[in-house]
Amino acid sequence: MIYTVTLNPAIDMTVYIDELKKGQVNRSNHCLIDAGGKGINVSKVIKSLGGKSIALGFLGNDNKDWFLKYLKNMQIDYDFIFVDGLTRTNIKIVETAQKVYTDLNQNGFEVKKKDISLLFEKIDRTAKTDDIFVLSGSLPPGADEDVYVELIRMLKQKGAKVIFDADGKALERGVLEKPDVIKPNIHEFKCLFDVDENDLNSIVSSARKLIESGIKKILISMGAKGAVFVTENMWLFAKAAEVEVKSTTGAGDSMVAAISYGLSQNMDDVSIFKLALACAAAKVSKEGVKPPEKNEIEEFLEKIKLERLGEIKWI
Ligand code: TA6
Repeated sequence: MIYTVTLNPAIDMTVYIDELKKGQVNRSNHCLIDAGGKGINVSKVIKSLGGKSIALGFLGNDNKDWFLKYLKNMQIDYDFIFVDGLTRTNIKIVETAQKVYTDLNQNGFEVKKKDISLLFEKIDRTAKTDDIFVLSGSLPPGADEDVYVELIRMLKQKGAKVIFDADGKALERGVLEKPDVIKPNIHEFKCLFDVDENDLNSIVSSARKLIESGIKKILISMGAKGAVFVTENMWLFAKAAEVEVKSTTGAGDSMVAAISYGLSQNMDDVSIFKLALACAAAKVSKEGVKPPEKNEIEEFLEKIKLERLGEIKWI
C-alpha cells in the first residue's frame, strides 16, 4: 500500500488575473479552490494513474468538512489526525498576461505534542514491510525537523520504502536518514550542494554523493528546463515536454506520484522517469491543482524524449 503523509495540508486557491497591480484593488474573474498540500496532491495523481493510496497526516478540525468532501468526491481514502484550528489557505496568483506564477503559502495550524504522538502511533500501527510512504511538504508550527527524521527512521526500521520531498533544514536533516527516494527541485537541491544549475555534470556528481550515502533514487526537477534522475547505476536527463502552462502548482507532487506508483508497479527506472515527466507536464496543463487524467498523462508520455543517459560505473 502507498501512504501519503501531509503534515501541513492546504486549501489551494488559484486566482487568475491579467496582471497583479500591487497596492491596489485587483479583481479576478476566475478562481479555483482545491484540497491540497503536497502529500494530498500526490494521492490525487496516484488515483489518476489508477493506483490507490491512503492520505495520512494532520487536518484542521475547524474547516475539515469541505476538505473531506473534496477527497470523498475524488474517492481518495484518508485517515487524518484532526487538530485544533483551520487548515491553511495557500494562494496561487496566476498573471495570465505575462505568465507569472506567485505562491503565497501560509504557516498553517499549530500542532501539539499530543497530535504528533497520535500520528506516530497511527503510522507505527499501520506501516508494514514494503509499504511505500510519501513524506511530503512543509512542517506546520509545533512540528520541527525531528518529526521527519524520526518518521523516516521508524519507517526504514519497519522495512517500508520512504519517498521524501521537503526543503531547507527538513531536507538537510532528512537525507541523513537515507530515505529511498528524494525529489527536490533544483533550488532545494542547491540547499544541499553548491551546484551550477546549468551544469548537468555538477548536479549529477553531487547527487551521486547522496546515492553513495545510501539514498537509492534522486529526481531533481528544474521546471521548464526539465529534470535529472540519478539512481545507483544510471543518470538521466530530459527537457520538460512542450506544454501550455495553466498552473505550475503541483508539478513536483505529480512527479512524486509517478515515482510512488512506478515503485508500487515494479517499473524500471527509465519508465519511472518518463512517467514522472509526463505527469508533471500533464499537471501544468491543468488549471488550479486539479490532477491530470490518465489519458492526458499518456498523451504526454508518448512525447517524452530522454536527452542524456549516463551509466554510473562504480569504481
Ligand atoms: O506543490 C504544490 C503544493 O502541494 C500546494 O498544495 C501548495 O499548497 C504547496 O505545495 C504546499 O507546500 P508546502 O511546502 O507549503 O507544504
